[in-house]
Amino acid sequence: MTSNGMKNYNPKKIELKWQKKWEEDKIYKTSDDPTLPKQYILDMFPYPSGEGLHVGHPRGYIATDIYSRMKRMQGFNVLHPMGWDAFGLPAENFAIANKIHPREAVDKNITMFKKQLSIMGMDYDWSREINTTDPAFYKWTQWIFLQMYKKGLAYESYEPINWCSNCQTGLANEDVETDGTCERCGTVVEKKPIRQWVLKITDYADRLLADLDKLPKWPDGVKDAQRNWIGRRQGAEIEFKLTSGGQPIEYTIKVFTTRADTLFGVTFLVLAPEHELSQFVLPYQREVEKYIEDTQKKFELERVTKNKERTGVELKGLMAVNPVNGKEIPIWIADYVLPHYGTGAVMAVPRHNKNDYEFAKEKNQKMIWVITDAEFSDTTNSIPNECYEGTEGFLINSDEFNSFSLDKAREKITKKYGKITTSYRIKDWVFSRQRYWGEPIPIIHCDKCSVVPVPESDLPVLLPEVKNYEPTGTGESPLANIIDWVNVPCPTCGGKAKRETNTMPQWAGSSWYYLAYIMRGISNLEFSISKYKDVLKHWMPVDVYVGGDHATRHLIYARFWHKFLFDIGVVSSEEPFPRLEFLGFILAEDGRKMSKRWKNIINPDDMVDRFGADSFRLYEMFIGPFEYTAPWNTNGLVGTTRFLEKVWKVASRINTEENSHELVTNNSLEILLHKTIKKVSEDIESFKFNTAISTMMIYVNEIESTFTKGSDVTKDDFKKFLQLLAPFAPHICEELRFLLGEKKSIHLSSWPKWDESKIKDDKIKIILQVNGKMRGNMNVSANATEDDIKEQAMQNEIVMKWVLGKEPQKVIYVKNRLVNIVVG
Ligand code: ANZ
Ligand code: ZN
Repeated sequence: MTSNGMKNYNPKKIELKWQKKWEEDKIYKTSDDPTLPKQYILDMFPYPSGEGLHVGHPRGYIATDIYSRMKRMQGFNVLHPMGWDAFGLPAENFAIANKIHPREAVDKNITMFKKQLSIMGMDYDWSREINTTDPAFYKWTQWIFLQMYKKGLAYESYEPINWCSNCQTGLANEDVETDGTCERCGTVVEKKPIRQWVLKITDYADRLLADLDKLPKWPDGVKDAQRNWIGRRQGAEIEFKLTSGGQPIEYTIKVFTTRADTLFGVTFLVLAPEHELSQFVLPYQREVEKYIEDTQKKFELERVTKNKERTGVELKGLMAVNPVNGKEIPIWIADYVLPHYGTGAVMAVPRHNKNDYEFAKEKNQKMIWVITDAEFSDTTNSIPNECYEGTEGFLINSDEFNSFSLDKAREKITKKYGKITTSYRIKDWVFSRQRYWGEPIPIIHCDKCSVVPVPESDLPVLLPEVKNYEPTGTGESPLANIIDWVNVPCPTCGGKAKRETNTMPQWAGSSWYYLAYIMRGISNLEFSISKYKDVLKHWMPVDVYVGGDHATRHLIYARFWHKFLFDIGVVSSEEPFPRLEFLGFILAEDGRKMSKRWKNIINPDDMVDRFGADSFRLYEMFIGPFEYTAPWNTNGLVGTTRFLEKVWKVASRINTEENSHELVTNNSLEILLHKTIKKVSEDIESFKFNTAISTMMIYVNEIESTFTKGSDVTKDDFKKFLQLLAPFAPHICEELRFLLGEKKSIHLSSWPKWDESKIKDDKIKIILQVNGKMRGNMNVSANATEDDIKEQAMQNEIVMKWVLGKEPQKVIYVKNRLVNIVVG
């Protein structure tokens, strides 16, 4: 114990105490006062998995906690909420594995997550907690689906979809990894034709793409990922007429090409096996049928991988006609052509496209050169490659277009034989899952009236209790077995009808949850749109959105739903998250990803127990630049703990010496404090937490070193420093400020301001003389060398005017005062 009665720093003694006190005093309660400036600071909410949080998760949560604490102290009305993304496969798989009901599993996991977060001292307003599996929440998810249905944006489809045989459910394209495996369980995804609900995100593709340019505060990497996912391509659509036995038939094939300039080099067409024309010839050609079956077992990456054997079968008996010359060319189906890209049909130009070249070689197809450049003439002898994919050169073998540049040819040929069109990589969003643990899709199927939306007044369609919620694997959800629930009277005709038994995907609730926190402020998500108009307008858009991962999925889906809600007048901003801060992962100490498999998971609870929440929070932010991946190092917590101990020591000293302060206050410490205030404020604002911390460390070290030289920081200045540190280490700063005599919570105090005049980089004024006469003056940095200063003086404009190009005989410098230039 020290003389003033302050014990040594012991986080266990103070952290829990303050957490309780803050909760009792409700200091983090958000008001809806529309007169205050607002800050909506949002984390990507977690799904409460059974494993709990590891030390990688809180990195983003601590960052927003720090940011929101500073904003609150700066006088903003802060909304910093937390909730649970609890529907979906992970929760359901966990429940199945542990033989408990998903509801029970979710509740249990949420309790655990909340406990983990609470010991870190977070400033959430828990009165706004949301949970996507709460019927009060998901009735709104269902409501949004119904609005989309009414606008024709939700439709039924029977096209083959991605199917995971392990999860026994359909998946959206976004849920499939680039290697064709299920994002959840790693099983190779198959194609399975089942009935499904699809959302027409492609209607929004152009806006989703264009509006990325209006997001300067998003990381470029995330925007690029979205641009790539949307995959907009400008090209041409060209129609090929068909013949059978030399006679024209009533059918045309449309191809999509980005290289209309090569139209004279087309020697055959290739269709995706899924193309409707192959279905048409199916009954007649067993070989085609078999090929289509084989294709269905493949995943996309396998189909488009280069340098593999090219397979395909010819649609015999049909020919296509090249519009440029009326020549008949064969039609093939091959799996390298994908069904959902362009029109699912390709005009093959083997001499100028590698895919087509490999295929033509394999299948002995004709090839025609239509491009030449200075290096190779139109005689095949001197051609350097078997295939030229370049875009430099001139057309040959192309009639009236010969010698045209490729760009010009593309334009002219498109004009004459096709039309300009745009193709997208993004596909409509497969929105149904054949699983139990999701929002029921609010649709009723009636024999007479067909698809009937559930009336809004009947929402929510509650997820019924079932005995067995394991997937059926039949393409039907387990809900289909609950006869009582499935059979309902048709809302339109009152006749016998059945409920839709598919549920929504995990991504549904997270596509709009950020609005629910706002709505929760004025009611428990009560069902009335008009009620929320004003608060939504007040709080939206989100000021800072923080999270990692999900560059394409969640962040595209949520932008899509938000734009839709904008279109129907629910929200008034076109983008939900104008500023996105993407965080880096924290790796295990061995540099690998933290995983149960490697047994290298580090639990935040252990760290908080050993070092205290404040030290833990500091270390999480000190580990490296926020957006960088960094390996964990428990030793680092020793460093942050030592820093807090120093802070504690300084406080005890000030407390003791309060009235008999013999040490002098120190001017340079004051300047350093103001610099520290500025740097920490700006660093928090721009999410540079690590440099903010090192700045504070330098300041405390400086206090210590001046103390040994007989001067000390004033109590007032030190209290200002504690305010800066408070967002990072909320408990210790609260404790110390109270000990130094304050009565109000530090977290409700006003953020310190820096005095610009005190931190102006220490400049000194130097008088300029020429031949001993004062001619002007200049400012130089206090730590400039004598040579620097002389140099600057001679280059000074006024001086140069008086020197008139003469060589100086002497340059005299009087330290910190003047420069005298003597010329003849
Ligand atoms: C003829 C041609 C000639 C092509 C040539 C290219 C070079 P990007 O730029 O990647 O979008 N294509 C069109 N639809 C396809 C589908 N469903 N599956 C596979 N390939 C398809 O590629 C556009 C090109 O990809 C299109 O231009 C088409 O081949 C092919 F010297 O048409 B091209
Ligand atoms: Zn009906």
